[in-house]
Amino acid sequence: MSLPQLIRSTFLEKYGSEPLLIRSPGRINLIGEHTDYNEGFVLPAAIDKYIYLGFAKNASGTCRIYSLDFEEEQIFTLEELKPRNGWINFVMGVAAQFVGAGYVLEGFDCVFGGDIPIGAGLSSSAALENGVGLGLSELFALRIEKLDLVRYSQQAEHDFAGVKCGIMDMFASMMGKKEQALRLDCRSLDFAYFPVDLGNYQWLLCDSGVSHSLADSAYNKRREECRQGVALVQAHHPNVSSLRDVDAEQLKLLKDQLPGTVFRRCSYVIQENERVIQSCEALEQNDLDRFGAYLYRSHEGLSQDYEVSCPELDFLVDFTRDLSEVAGSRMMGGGFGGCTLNLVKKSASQFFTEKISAAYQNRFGIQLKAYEVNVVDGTKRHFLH
Ligand code: GAF
Repeated sequence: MSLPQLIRSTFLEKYGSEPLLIRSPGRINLIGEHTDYNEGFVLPAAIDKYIYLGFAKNASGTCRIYSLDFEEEQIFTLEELKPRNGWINFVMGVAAQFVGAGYVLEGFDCVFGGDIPIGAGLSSSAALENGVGLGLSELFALRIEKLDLVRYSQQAEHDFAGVKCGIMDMFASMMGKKEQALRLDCRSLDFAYFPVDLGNYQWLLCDSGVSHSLADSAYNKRREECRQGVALVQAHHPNVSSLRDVDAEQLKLLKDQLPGTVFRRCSYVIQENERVIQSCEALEQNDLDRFGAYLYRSHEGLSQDYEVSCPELDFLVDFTRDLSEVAGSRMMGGGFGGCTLNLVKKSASQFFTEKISAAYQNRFGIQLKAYEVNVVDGTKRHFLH
């Protein structure tokens, strides 16, 4: 039975009615890491790993939510939308945004589950939030704009999960388009679909299997360090409102006045923003070698200056450096674990996976999981045929 069929049959069995189905994808980010909350540029894409959700009204004031993956039901009422622990926050957080915005909801049931690996940095939480947002909008015929749904997902993450994330993950998951990346300006939210022709290469994710518990607090700390940097730069350049407005020269002139850590964080963000622009040029020219070199540089900045990598991710990236079948590799997402993104020759993908898995097992005693991913459409209704 396919996953959406399983969602439907579980729904029928548990809640006894026919659900409306939604499909919501995870995302990769080609380049532009930790630039979104600095009002910079990103280049993400939705991928063919999904969360499927079923919804129906239940004519009560109670909401019953069942997670297939956790085999657990949680219940809440719309009058009591306060953060709890675990996955339910991503559902309640979005419902709270709807209520806060003045939309009238009634009790509903929801079953969800999917194949986006959890904690692998592929934005399973953004996919879930978006799925809940679109599902509720459809179920209650609210006709909410996609961009508003994206904002609700982000705010749910801030208020209920306590992660002060940028907008990239939910934007990519919601707005994604088959075979196109999204070139997004995180200040104006202007975006363009960006065709990526990989020729005889493909995306391959190597999941380190590591997810550090301090990742959320470290993420918020990086955000705060960038804010401190902006505040110090503003004393000299009052027109600056984010790191997006600062160039490398300006920052260098202020080096002595910034704490060393803050300087390195800001310097990374400024360079990464520049790399997104240069990467787009390289991709437009189908120059995958040049693009691959930017991936490696991005990783170096994330590891050395932004300090969000870890030995496992560094190992996975370093392992690829001299391999002719790999054009580029870097850690992806917030960091401290999760996946590396690799641009690998299709013909050598299996050979590469075997080689890197053996080396990783040997070094860390961890069984590497590798996923070949394709770029797909964003969150939408799903119809069973
Ligand atoms: C996480 C966040 F949720 C994103 O907003 C982004 O900042 C990313 O880390 C780093 O680029 O996925």
